[in-house]
Amino acid sequence: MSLPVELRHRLVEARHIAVLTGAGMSAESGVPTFRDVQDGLWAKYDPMTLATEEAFAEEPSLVWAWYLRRAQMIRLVEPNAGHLALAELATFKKVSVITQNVDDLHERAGSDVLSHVHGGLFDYRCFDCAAPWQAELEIPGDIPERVEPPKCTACGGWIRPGIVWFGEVLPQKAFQDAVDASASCDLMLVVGTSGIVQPAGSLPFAALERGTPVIEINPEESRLTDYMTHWWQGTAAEVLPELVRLARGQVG
Ligand code: BJW
Repeated sequence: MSLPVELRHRLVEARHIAVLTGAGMSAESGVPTFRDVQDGLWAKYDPMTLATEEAFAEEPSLVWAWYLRRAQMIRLVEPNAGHLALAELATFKKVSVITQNVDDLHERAGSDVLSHVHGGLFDYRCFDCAAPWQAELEIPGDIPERVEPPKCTACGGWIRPGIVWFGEVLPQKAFQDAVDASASCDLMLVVGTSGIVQPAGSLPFAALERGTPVIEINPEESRLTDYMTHWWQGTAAEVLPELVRLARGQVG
């Protein structure tokens, strides 16, 4: 049992649980985390330099091909036991899922996501005029290093993914919804994030400042660990199904 008894009671009694998820949430589905430099996908290109407006403006074909490979990978993977557990939790509690992830694995597991604070990999818009692009995304089987992005039908600008890049402001409503849920929940879970990227990394403090307990689920210590009410050391797919059993009042 990796949860102190007072938090077990809190979990059973909680009516509204906010859950902030990061890249570690999808790791057991086979999606590499951002700071996992071992993996080939990230080893060659640093997200810190590719995930910017400047990089896209300079090398749209390189950045577009990188996102096509990401989209191809996400389409091939499945939600893991952690995603499924959060969807199950929402069948008997109010659960506000706030994710930094740009994949759609929470939705495919059956969760209603309150907020994609960093946007979505499958939303596209014009880089110049911001008009949404709704054509079917074509992903070649073998993606070369550079692929020219589609063009906007309204203005001819390049189409870009609807992801929040470094230096860009987070979508206002998505971030406000995330702040409101963090501040109004009666328990918060923080799953698989390093807590490095701001302002998403500050969301748990909206709960802590109101005296709301925050449980971190992560196999490794993060930037947030020292501030958390409790660190449940383990992976999302191991811990979240166990947490759901505890939330149902099942012990042992
Ligand atoms: C497991 C596991 C398992 C492994 N189970 N766990 C204050 C100070 C300094 C800088 C800033 C600041 N405020 C803002 C900034 C700048 C910047 C920033 O934060 N920089 C940092 C690098 C310091 N922030 C921004 O630019 C943001 N915009 C902004 O603030 O606008 C206002 C503004 C504008 C202009 C000037 C100033 C202010 C925008 C941030 C957008 C982030 N976008 C990205 C990439 C999108 C591109 C893409 O996807 O291609 O979003 S960055 C990347 O990091 C991605 C993620 O959502 C995000 C968070 O990463 P996450 O999820 O935490 O992943 P990892 O890899 O870091 O950690 C994984 C964790 O999982 C680890 O802890 C593992 O242990 C764990 N794990 N396996 C559970 N199985």
